[in-house]
Amino acid sequence: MSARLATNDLEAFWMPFTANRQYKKAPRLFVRAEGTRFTTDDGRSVIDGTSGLWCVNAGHCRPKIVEAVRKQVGELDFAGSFQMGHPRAFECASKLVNVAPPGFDHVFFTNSGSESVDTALKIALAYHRAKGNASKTRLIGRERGYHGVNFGGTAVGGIPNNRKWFGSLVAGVDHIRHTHDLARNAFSRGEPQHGAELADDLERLVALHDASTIAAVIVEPVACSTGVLIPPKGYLRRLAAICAKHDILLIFDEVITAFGRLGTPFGSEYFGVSPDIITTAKGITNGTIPMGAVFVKKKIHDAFMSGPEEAIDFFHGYTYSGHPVACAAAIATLEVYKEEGLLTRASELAPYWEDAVHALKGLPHVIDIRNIGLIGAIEFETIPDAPGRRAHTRFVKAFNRGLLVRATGDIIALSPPLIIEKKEIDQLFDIFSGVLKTAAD
Ligand code: PXG
Repeated sequence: MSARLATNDLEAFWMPFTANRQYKKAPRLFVRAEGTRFTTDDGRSVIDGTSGLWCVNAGHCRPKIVEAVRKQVGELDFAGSFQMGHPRAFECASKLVNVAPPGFDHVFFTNSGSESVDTALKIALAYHRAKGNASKTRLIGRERGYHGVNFGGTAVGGIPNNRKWFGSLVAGVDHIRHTHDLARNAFSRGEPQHGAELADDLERLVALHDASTIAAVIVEPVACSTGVLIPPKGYLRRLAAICAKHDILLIFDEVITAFGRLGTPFGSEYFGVSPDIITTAKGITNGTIPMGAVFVKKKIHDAFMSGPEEAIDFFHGYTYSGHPVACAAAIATLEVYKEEGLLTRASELAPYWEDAVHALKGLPHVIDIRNIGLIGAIEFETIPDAPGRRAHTRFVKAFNRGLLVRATGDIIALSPPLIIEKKEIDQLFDIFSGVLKTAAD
């Protein structure tokens, strides 16, 4: 039990996506953070190899963001956005559309990635209805996709464990195939060569259901939560073309890929594909205050503006949509990103990062290594009858040696803050290769 815990009772907090009983027998606790590092409750420094949970892109406790939050909470702690407003939300939205890809000129605020996803799905349904295509109601996700944990996002998501407990979820959902193909693409650097044709799987669903019943397709440009599946060269472009052909909206879930993770401000720009709707969260406030935002193009927004002026145009929103403190955090975050060139910094580091992560090839049980921007993933051969154990033991061992990584299934993902320097990338891989070399099984 940790000496620094104010309570010796770990029971009350039912932790999310956690093996609660196992964790509480040997808790891992952080008490401080600065830049690229956490400090544990027993005073050890740990490199943050995962930007928190893919969110602290500018590093921890950045003074400018901390100060903006402090000031805002003392000045206007709360004001709602239902038929009322406050200046920070408008300022924040304008600044966000300025960094978004061309054509994304409106923002709907939420408080998380899950809320952004469910908001985007509802926008897609209501858009088609507003355009007179009320039969377009079907939502298409992709196998192995992760779109948060609300009902819509769980339904379009494609990770079996996240779905199977929760009944029939949302009606009228289908999935295209995932793109993971170790036989053809193992140890690819960046985008894999093979698999663009998997986008044609959408044509199979169009043939089955008919385009007149399909509202939208949602995919992550890079499927991160499932263990970093990088789209094959040309895949996303092909998917976008099929969507356009059938008047199916394409939603890019950029909760992770927005705000510089791939080396472009948004992932869409990295792949040269312009979807209809983009969902974001996480890096929008550098993880400091919960916030999400859905970016839409003018054609979508304007479709809602055709009724009487006094009528509410979209029957949706959250108490905390455009929360003043979150907006202040987002504005300050964008300033830090801009001042330090962080939205494109990953493109400078990417070649160095790529070499470092691929140098792990040949270590015990490693069956694939993947990378893009400032993301890396190492896949391990699964121990028969113990899926996930190999990655979990390496995650714990890395933590004990001063490195935070993220384990999912038998894959370990790496995504450090975008401020990381090359010498700290070296330290990170020194620790991690030591872990892989010495892990018992
Ligand atoms: N969409 C995507 C693409 C995500 O990655 C969400 C939606 C949901 O966001 P919220 O804010 O509701 O959690 C996510 C979240 C991991 C990991 O280790 C990934 C996420 C969350 C926690 C852990 O891969 N992604």
